[in-house]
Amino acid sequence: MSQRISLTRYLVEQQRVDGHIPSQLRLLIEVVARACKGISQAVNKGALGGVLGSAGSENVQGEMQKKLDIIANEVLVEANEWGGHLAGMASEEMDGIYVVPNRYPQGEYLLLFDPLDGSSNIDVNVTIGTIFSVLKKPEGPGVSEQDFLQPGNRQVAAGYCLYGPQTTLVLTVGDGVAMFTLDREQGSFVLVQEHMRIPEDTREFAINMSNMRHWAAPVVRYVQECLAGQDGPRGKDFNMRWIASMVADVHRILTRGGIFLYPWDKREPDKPGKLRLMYEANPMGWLVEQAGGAATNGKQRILDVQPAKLHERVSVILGSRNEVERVTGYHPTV
Ligand code: P6P
Repeated sequence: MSQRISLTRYLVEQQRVDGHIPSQLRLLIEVVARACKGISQAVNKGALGGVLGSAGSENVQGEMQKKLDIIANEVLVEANEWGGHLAGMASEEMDGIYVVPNRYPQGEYLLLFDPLDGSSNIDVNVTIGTIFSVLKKPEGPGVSEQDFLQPGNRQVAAGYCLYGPQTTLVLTVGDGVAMFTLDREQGSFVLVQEHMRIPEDTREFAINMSNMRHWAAPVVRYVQECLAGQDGPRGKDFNMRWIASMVADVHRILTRGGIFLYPWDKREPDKPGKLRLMYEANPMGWLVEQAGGAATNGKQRILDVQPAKLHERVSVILGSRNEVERVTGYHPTV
């Protein structure tokens, strides 16, 4: 068996050998990974840990919070606030930014996360996960919400931890995408794949088909062509998947290709989409691009979108490059 490379060794080599990441960023990623191990433990307990079901509160998105949403958020905040590598955090589950308390040293990074993506799947034991994104804090004293409002092309690290049959960490620091599986006996993440690549073409699309009557014409056209199969304009049959956990759908695409769409729809025309730019679309968009795929909002590269609000939403089309370019090409140019 080839030598096992732990997450720690991978990060030290990214720092020392490749000079990709400074030590503070290496430390930050290790702390996030350790927090994800704790979340995995809580998720795995399920009903035995009394962690299922609703917390009886709503988040800033107006969505009912699950107990595990709040637990995962608390684990990430408590694990990251004291280390001296962060100036602040932002989370889907917190209305405003979380400034690192004065009793701890302030660092130069900003951590954004969806602590538990796919919450509607928690109580039915379907794969969920933590999504995170790291930005550098702009120069200057203190930290404000404005410091977080950077486009996704400014990320310095991004990844997710999948709580499925395995607990799997997928990460980029700008040198391709690496995947690690948690060895529970050792308690460490072990490198299982480096330089993951998304095939440029696919026969598999992921979208919530129940919303079809609400979509804009370009998305309707694309999906109808897929459904027409080999007798239609695409000349090939397609398969469909929809897990309703972005983190799980994106992991499948990183693993075997595919296209994921959560487009704008006319139910709430003022909302560009359901998914959040800063801590869902940006980290996933960078991972997908680092694996050779593409990620747009139908009109422009997601990573180039300039955020105006912390919890801004965005339309998402990501995955196999040729399919994303096709759907984006169906949209009128602005
Ligand atoms: P729908 C989970 O709540 C989430 O934010 C994403 O993880 C997922 O892709 C999407 O919403 C599912 O939305 O409308 O299909 O339930």
